[in-house]
Amino acid sequence: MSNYHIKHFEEYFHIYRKSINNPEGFWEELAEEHFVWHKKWNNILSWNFETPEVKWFEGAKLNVAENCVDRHLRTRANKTAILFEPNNPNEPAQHITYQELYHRVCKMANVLKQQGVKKGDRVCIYLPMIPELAVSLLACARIGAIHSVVFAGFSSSALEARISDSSCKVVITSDKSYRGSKTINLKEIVDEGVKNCPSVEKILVVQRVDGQVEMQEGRDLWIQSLLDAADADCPIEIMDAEDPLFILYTSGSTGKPKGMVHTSAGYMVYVAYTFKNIFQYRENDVYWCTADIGWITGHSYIVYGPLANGATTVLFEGVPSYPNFGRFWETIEKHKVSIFYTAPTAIRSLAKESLEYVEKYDLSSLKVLGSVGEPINEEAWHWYNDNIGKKHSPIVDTWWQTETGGILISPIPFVTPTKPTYATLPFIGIQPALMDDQGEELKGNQVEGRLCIKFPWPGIARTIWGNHERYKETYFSTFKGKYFTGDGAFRDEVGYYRITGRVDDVIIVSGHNLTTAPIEDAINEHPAVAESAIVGFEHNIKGNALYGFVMLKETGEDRNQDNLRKEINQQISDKIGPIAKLDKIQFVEGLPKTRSGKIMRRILRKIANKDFSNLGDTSTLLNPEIVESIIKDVL
Ligand code: 6R9
Repeated sequence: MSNYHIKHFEEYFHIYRKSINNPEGFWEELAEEHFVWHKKWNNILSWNFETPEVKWFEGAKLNVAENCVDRHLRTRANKTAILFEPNNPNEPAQHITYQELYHRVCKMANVLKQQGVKKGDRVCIYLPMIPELAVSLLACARIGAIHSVVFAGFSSSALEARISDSSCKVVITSDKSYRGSKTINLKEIVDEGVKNCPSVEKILVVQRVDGQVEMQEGRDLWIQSLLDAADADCPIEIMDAEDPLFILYTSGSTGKPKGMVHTSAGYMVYVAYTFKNIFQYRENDVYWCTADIGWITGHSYIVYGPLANGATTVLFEGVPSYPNFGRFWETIEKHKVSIFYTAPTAIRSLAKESLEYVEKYDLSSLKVLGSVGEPINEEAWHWYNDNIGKKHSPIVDTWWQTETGGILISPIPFVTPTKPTYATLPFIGIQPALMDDQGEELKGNQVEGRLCIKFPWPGIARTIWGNHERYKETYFSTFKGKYFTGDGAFRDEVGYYRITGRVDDVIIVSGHNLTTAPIEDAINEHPAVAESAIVGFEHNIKGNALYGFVMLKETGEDRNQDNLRKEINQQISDKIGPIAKLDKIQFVEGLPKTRSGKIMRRILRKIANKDFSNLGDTSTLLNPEIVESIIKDVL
């Protein structure tokens, strides 16, 4: 395992340089040593960021599910692969070994085949966070079907758009799902969603709750009886390196969702290698990523990355607040979790609750903490570091995207010195560039610009399903020959990167470009503030001025709002400068968020500009009701 595990900072630089000077050689050596191939590649990499086209390990033959499951049977058959923690903490957890996982995946694969699914067919998976979800992904991979997972919190119209875009043949769902104290009728949502989807031939239904749902004769089938009857072995389909493994839709801020296509070999190699190093994974770790498999984080770092390493990965069905705000910490104690990966939105929501929820539990098993999804503000970083990591578990602030397949910028724990709010350094093989508005690359340090990547890495999405032109237009046309991420970033004096927010959210105030993350960071440092979002609104002198939406912590005390406004602005003035002071501050009960927990500044911008008629699609929001209450009190 020559260069698989990076152990110290000099080694990081050494391997990084090697990966840049000779990318082909670097990735080839890694791919050769750690995976099962049925045929080796003819060509390691061919690429062109103008057409754009990227191919890794062309000509190689493999099966990703075999690499994630079968490959471990010789040495890890009785090791827990998936540790299922149900929504209800009194329902027993399930320890699914690699051997059991193998049989469950084979059975599911055989059921799909019986229902007519063949290599290259699309299968939509709309399931709650239960073992069948991970099993379905792997079953598709086993037979070469392309999975398209849709987060089971999306509405029927969002589901319909995704099913019809990629003409899925089969949908796998469940009767209902548990979510905290609620039960959601998923099957009903699917019935509604497939009404205008002629491609769907079969709906396979897992019974998770009471089975009290309507089944349409000839189309809908209970999956359990089919699984029981299916053979527990299923041959793998041998796939080409560049055959699609899955489609995953990312909504973006405008337009119809983009079906990002990830292929087999490069994706597998990249997620396996990043998982191992970015979490400093060791054989006996218990790893828990709290994301949903419906997002890229779940695909890469609940399923494929951990299983490719033979790890034990926790699959959590519930929510952080059920039955109380101690659920995460209780679960860490219960399963002796050593690596914990979550999102800033979850950290902020738990940090505003009493510390007693944390202190009740023994968190001494923890070794590494991770964050993903949004910039983590300084206050949340410290709360996480002090109370969860007890200052000895490094926090990896991992920056990446659905499009990138795996993590691109992140510290390596115990290797890279961390710095709050900084995702720090590019991962091995990643060549970032910051660009100015004229399209020139900014050289040197202490610069801020638009974040691009100059060279392909194995995990990059290859296209948008059915629309290569849009792929080119969205990611490769802003800066010629470079992949444009849509994010802004600052590179500090030692070369560390700080992600400053989406460039669509940049606000120009009196000619100054202001990014959202550093200002929100300053606001959140106020002890009374739980969370905040800033947007621009039209101002006849400054062009734009800043409008802050601020959610306070629930302390029970009645604070004077005018004083709070002054204190918040003082804090911004001290940390960033008077130019960034907010003209308006509205105190709100919550912020509109996407279902993956990202703040929707687009909607807030419209509200701040009193453009209420045209708020765009709010159906993808986690909390659409909050929009009404914010509009009511707009300043
Ligand atoms: C993995 C994931 C991608 C966008 C990305 C950026 C934001 C993700 C971040 C971060 C700052 C981090 N983002 N991680 N911003 N620091 N550590 O979230 O994928 O859902 O496609 O979102 O999320 O703006 O461009 P996806």
